[in-house]
Amino acid sequence: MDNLKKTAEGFNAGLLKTVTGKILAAHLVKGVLQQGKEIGIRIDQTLTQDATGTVAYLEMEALGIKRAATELSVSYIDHNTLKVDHKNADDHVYLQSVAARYGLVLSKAGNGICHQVHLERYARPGKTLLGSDSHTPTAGGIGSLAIGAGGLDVALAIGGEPFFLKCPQVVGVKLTGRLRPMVAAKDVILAVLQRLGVKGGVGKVLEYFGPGVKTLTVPERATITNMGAETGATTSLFPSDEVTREFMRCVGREHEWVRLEADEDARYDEVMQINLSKLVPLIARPHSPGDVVAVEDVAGIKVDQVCIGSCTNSSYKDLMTAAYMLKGKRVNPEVSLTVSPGSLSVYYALAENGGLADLIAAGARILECTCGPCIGQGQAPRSGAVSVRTFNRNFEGRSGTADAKVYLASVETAVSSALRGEITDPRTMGELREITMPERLTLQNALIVEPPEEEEALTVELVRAPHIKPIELRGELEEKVTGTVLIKLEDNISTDIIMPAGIYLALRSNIPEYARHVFEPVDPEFYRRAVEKKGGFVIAGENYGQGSSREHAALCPAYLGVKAVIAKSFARIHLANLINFGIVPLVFSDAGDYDRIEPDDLLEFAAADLDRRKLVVKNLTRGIEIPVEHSMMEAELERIKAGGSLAYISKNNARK
Ligand code: MIC
Ligand code: SF4
Repeated sequence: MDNLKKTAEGFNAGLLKTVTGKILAAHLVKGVLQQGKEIGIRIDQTLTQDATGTVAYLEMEALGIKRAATELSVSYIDHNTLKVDHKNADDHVYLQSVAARYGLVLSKAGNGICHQVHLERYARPGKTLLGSDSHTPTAGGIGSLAIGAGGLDVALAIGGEPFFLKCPQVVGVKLTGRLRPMVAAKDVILAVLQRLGVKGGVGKVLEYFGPGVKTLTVPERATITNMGAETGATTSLFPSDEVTREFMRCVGREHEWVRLEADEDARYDEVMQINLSKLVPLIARPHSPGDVVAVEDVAGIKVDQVCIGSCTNSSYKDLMTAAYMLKGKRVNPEVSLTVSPGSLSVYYALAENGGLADLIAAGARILECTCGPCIGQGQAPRSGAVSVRTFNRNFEGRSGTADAKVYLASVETAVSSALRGEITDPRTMGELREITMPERLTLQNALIVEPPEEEEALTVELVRAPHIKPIELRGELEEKVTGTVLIKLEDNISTDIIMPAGIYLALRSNIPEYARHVFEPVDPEFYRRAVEKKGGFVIAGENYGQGSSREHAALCPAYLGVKAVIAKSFARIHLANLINFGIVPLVFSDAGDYDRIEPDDLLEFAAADLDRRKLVVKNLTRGIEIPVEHSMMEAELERIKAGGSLAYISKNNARK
């Protein structure tokens, strides 16, 4: 309460009564709660996944952190699980040794997708969670303030440092009514995306409230908070109520439940209304999660592949819905249907209750409990294919097939389309029995490894295979930052374009090798040019770096000598990653100036000018000056001048 009063001078009193306000106030360690101002919050839990984790832990080593100082830190292995050569297996052994050495819980390959497993086993209402994956807000479904960040920020949080962010605005999303049959939680978040687009959530927390909330189970809420990431929001959050308690009872954690709701007189910065009763099945068209239309508007398009799973839709209810709809039927012979359970616990429950048998008999291909096709690890569709997926991202090429067309929809829509062989409005498939949570979802522990006690942990040797390369620290920013424009890009460039995953995912622990593929989907010559010119500038449009939290999208360009990115605007996590690795993020003061810079132009600005928020970049080729600005705080400026946060902190630690 004291904390509440202290902070009220910045954040208006009504906002402090929101769930977001309450959790932020209880965790505030630096700054005051005033929208847009920098704050530091205490982090209770962290999560990493293998694709971002190896680098995060290499950074943790570089920072000299001795042992996890959080209440709980979990290292998940769920992304790179295909072992076509030694690399992924080597990474897994490194991660296992790190977990034992530093006191982290390890969730081994096959145990499930980090967000689904975390929701079932560890996420707690009222706690803060920082994860090196952009879909960390999934835990918002249980009432945890869960934020995605770059690996370096997570490494620092493991060491007990606060997490710094711009204090967000709180948007209340008021839910009324109740979903009609064959309309799902996925349609709720698709409706939000239809309104906000892929950057309408930047700088905001989407907090759900209103009478419709209690009609949604925790995994349904988690589908909504998960994909809220696609709006660019800092996070999304549901209250913790009786429904939350019921879910926690179901997974054997009722004792960890606390009630956490917005007060009657809570006030939001903005309110958005959604009447659940009026929603219809929706679908995001290729190649953006924000290009949402009604399923009936695209019904009839022939489908080649359907994939069910991912951290958005792989809960017990999702998979039982699929099993129930497929029972006694057969997948259309022209379609390949895959199902990836979100966790071993869900998988086990389905095996036990017969749902798995129904899926198998209908012709579904059951994959491991991992991200799998969502991150291009297998199941790349045929050339030009149409793939309907229950996932959250459909950026061009992400599926592994450059010209595949990926649609994002609910399980109900996906299964209907798999049965008919064309995009199908599930409401045309007849009634669906309501699927409820089981009495008990027995958590499976076979692939969870708890860390040893501290004394024993100190004797654990880290196992680092030769392909795992240490991270190189960047030198200080030169006084005159000069370079050629290496590439000019459009709006909404995703991190999947900057640093493709798919077949290159196994290179995540080897920056020099991975860097060869920077911007490859749009410009296969980029690497050669960047090496030849010894780095330079990147020019981009709006929302540069949307999507994944992968810090490789900053680390690898930094390795190639990229000095600055000048964009119309940046996505939140990527902006932080650029600063962490010493790439200066500049924004055009006048977006029209984007047209006054072309590839190969020679640009220059003075590092000292960064001390002012507004400065000019000289276009030496055209003899013009271009006004730009930046949003870096003083501490960030100091870090960027030192070559990025990692370089800055490591050097300071070494000095100590
Ligand atoms: C993704 O969905 O793009 C990922 C793979 O989970 C990323 C993390 C990564 O690139 O490793 C994310 O969402 O942050
Ligand atoms: Fe994994 Fe896909 Fe979720 Fe990313 S979005 S965590 S790749 S399932």
